[in-house]
Amino acid sequence: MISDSWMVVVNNETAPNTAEKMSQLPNQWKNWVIKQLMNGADPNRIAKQLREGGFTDAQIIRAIPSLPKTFMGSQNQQFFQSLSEPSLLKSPHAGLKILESERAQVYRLDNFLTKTECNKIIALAKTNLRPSQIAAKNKKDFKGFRTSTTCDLPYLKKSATDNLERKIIKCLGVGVGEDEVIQAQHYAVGQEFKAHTDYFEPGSEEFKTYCSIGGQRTWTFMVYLNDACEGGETEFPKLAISIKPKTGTAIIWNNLTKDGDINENTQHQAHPVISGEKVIITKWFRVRNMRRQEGSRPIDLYRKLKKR
Ligand SMILES: O=C(O)CCC(=O)C(=O)O
Repeated sequence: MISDSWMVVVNNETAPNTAEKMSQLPNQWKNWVIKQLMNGADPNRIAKQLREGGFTDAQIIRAIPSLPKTFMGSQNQQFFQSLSEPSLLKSPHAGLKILESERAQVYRLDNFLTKTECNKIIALAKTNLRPSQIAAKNKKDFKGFRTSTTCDLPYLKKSATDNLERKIIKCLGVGVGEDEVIQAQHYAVGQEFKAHTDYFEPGSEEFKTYCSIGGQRTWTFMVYLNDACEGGETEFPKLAISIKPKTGTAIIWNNLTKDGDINENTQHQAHPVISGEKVIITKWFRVRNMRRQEGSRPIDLYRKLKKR
């Protein structure tokens, strides 16, 4: 499979629940660091492994007191600060509303797409739906967790989805990590997506599997393509935000804090559709670019294969 939708199921045992805890490594990783240090491992090497596991430099510095002062993060605080200030927030967008800015960054942008644009994407998406995926290790334990169907849009029609992708990338304006393919999700009656986060738990198997190239997920840009449904609200339970689908409206949020830590306040869910249908598109951003050259991306390979 060339592409997938990777959602991380919230694991309450490992997810930190206070700002203080969030700036520290989870216990199992703290113990691992102590063991490594006691065995005489090079602090720089330990730091490198932690960084590859998705932990921030602030967490790493705190966990390894013997780390040389020269240790300098490749993704330092300044980087994450600028990630939290995309051009979306700087240049005024008619209709941009702040849904939350303290405990998380969540925004709403009405009329991001026209009804005609939405209808075109819906028609395209419906031609190639597959069951939506989650990124849990034991997928069997999560039966019924995410019951929608998904379409990997760029694999269908280059011109239509390239324009859409460009429009989203330009609107958000983070300038990095824009390669994850845009998807559409279709919810029929009764279908839902239970509470989850879009980031990957640092240090987890899922992080290793899905973040080795692009790194952690940063922003989510989601657009409702229709509103002919009852139910189907998007809820951020920790922020007491509930949003009813509205054709063309974008909901945009930063899955990280301004320090680059995962932000568990971004946990969200899609409530079951009661009647009608619900269709959305989602584009996720990453901390790093997955490729630099046109022609070497999974999507390019896919298109080449399709032409044969
Ligand atoms: O369908 C929705 O309202 C939310 C979708 C969602 O949770 C996601 O794409 O991560």
